[in-house]
Amino acid sequence: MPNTIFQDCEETQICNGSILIEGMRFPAHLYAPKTIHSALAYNARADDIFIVTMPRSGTTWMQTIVYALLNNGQGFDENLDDFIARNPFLEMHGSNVVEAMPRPGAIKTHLVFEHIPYHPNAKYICVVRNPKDVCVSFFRFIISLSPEAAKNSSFDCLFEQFLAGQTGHADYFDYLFSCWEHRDDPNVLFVLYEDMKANIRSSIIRVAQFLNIDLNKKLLERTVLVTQFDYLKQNRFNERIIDSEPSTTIEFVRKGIVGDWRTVLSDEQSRRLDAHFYEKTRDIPGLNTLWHGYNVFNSCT
Ligand code: PPS
Repeated sequence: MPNTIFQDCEETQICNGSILIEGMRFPAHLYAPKTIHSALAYNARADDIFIVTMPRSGTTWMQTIVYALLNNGQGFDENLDDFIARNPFLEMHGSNVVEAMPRPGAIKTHLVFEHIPYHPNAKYICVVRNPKDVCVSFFRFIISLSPEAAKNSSFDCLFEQFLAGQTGHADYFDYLFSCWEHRDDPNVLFVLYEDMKANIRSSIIRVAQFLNIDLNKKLLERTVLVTQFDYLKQNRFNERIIDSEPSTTIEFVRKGIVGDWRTVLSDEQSRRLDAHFYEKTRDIPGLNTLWHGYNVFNSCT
């Protein structure tokens, strides 16, 4: 039975270590109910830029791209405090931090689209990634949280939770469907992680156009350089963020490839996820073939 606590007059349920709010699940050791409620109540502004993702889908990469584009090609490492201040995490840091952030910047959120504070002139960059790599990256993220988490977690168990839509923060398909639904809105940019991997220049050009940033060749090449995987690794992105936020142990930059799932999923798990994806998307033309060129779904699509 979930137990119930009361926080600032808002009823909040905690169940199996997760805070349950609006159908989403937030790991209770990482989030505070009061902060999540403040995030949901944030008044979006016309100059807001949101980076909208299911965890492990390319948030960090997009953050570094938007930051470089907005700051004349500046890498995260040139002024780490500035990078952090301009990239608040809505439901982790709360509305006060977002209201006070230096602008221009980008607001990271793992809220499902319909729960993200909306302003018709705000911009929403949705990054989605194929579910197999998200699932594997999610598992790596969980086991990196603590030695106990590593000891008590098994991929097989996480995989079943993923299929059942019970990993934090919401079902993979809640993100995919809600972003897909808004993909043609003028204030939404729908981006595939795999397309970024395949052609980062054209992805950066799309982001710059969406943000009305005048992109010349120099800024494009500088943005490619300071946001690429090797640059983030070599300049110790993870360690520096962890140093500045000691509660964090997350490998924001880990392996960064398409298809890492092949090293982890069994053939049977792969087939089951193929079937699940096909079942969920079969009646949605375009979405069911979204990863067509990337050799993700073998058996059904
Ligand atoms: S988080 O924890 O939700 O903020 O994670 P998120 O940033 O959304 O996703 C982490 C995955 O993105 C990979 N990543 C990159 N891939 C390619 N290029 C660059 N520059 C890059 N930066 C981060 C990161 O390695 C995670 O994927 P996996 O598969 O775990 O390596």
